[in-house]
Amino acid sequence: TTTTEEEEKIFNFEDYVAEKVIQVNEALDDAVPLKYPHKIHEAMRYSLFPGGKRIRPLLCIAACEAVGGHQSAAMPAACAVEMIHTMSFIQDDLPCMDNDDLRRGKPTNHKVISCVCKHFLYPLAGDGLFVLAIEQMATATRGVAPNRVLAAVRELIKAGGAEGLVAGQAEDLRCTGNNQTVKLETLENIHLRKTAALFEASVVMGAIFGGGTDEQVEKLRIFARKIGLLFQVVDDILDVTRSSEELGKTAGKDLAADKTTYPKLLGLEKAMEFAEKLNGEATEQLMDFEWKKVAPLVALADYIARRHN
Ligand code: GRG
Repeated sequence: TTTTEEEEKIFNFEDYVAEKVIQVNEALDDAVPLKYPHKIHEAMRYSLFPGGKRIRPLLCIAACEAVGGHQSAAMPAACAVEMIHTMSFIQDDLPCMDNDDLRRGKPTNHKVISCVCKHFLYPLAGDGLFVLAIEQMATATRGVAPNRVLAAVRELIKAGGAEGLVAGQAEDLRCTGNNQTVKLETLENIHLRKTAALFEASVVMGAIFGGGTDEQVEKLRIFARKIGLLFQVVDDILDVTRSSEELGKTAGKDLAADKTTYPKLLGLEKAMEFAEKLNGEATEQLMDFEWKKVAPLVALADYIARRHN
């Protein structure tokens, strides 16, 4: 990867994100219209909009562009991955799981929908998004060879299933509570499945739809797995640093007292070093790509490493 000062100036991350987020939101709006039966589509849209940071769709599009593809080829996958991510929030917030009242700054799906439509509708919003995500991939993708579509669909299903999100959630629930401290290996395993798997699917699908070679796809796969884990390590670090800020910069107290985190297992300093290491190892995977084309991926990795929310 070679870069000149001039090239670096050309890429503006904030503008890039702002533009892509608008385009992703428009595509999601088209993909999940408010149609009959209204209540279920309303429930699906309730959790999709206005949404969060849209990191996964951004990664999908950036990976597609990194291998020289046009974002239109990756947009159905970008929408699909956001639908699966949103579905996982809906399930995660349910009374039988985390029982959360708020998500993305507003009442959780089941809190609102259960008032409006009786209890039986709330899990269906997640189910509807999951199945629609697969339909999106299979039908909305145009001009891509069928074997690539199939490979991408497989990536997404694998990331959602019993090797990915479902496994991560199951392990997380098993290891939570009773003041358990899990081993580093188990913690990493949970995060690889619960968080990194969907990052990986986002990036790999983008690269597949962009026409990437097998070698490029595999490099980007490792990149994505590293930044997926990085995302979680940073999350754990933020738990500590945020809580010490809230305590008026007194001794750091972990907000999530009953969960094992990287700072708890490694200490804050070592956890920070680990985050830096992951970021370095991730961007190393991009060395053989054209710098200009991977600038958004590099910037996204950096954003994940330095984010404050
Ligand atoms: C039913 C197939 C199926 C799967 C669901 C419930 C479940 C299994 C998994 C839970 C997965 C989960 C909630 C993971 C958290 C991942 C994570 C890092 C969330 C934070 O993502 P951000 O910060 O959120 O990107 P925004 O709101 O910005 O999109």
